[in-house]
Amino acid sequence: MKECIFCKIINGELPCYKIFENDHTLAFLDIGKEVDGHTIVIPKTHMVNILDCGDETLGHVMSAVKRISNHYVDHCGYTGVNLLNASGTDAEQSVPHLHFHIIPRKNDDGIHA
Ligand code: DGP
Repeated sequence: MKECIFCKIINGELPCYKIFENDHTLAFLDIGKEVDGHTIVIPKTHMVNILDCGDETLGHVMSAVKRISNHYVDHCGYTGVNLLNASGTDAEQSVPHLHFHIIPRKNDDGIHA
């Protein structure tokens, strides 16, 4: 979708710090610097949010979410993750392209997710 920020990241029109990519999904660091390792996982096909997507797309995205989460815990010193999704403007979704946030966590990290 032409004006979608995340579609522009997929197309390489906007830069990102890439964490993971396959045929169906892309994961990159969130632009906010407040939380270490804050990761956004998106489908490469434009879908507005979880209310707008099919099971297959959701499956691809969740599979990437799990793989990245396991990697953070197994190899990056984290001991857990918070997963967040906002679907709809009233739910405070600010970018209208389906995405999951991964917030990597460790003991006493001071984050209140
Ligand atoms: P949400 O509010 O749940 O729709 O989350 C959208 C997130 O997307 C927000 O945490 C900031 C992030 N974001 C917005 N624009 C960009 C961008 O251009 N690059 C990156 N890396 N992240 C972005």
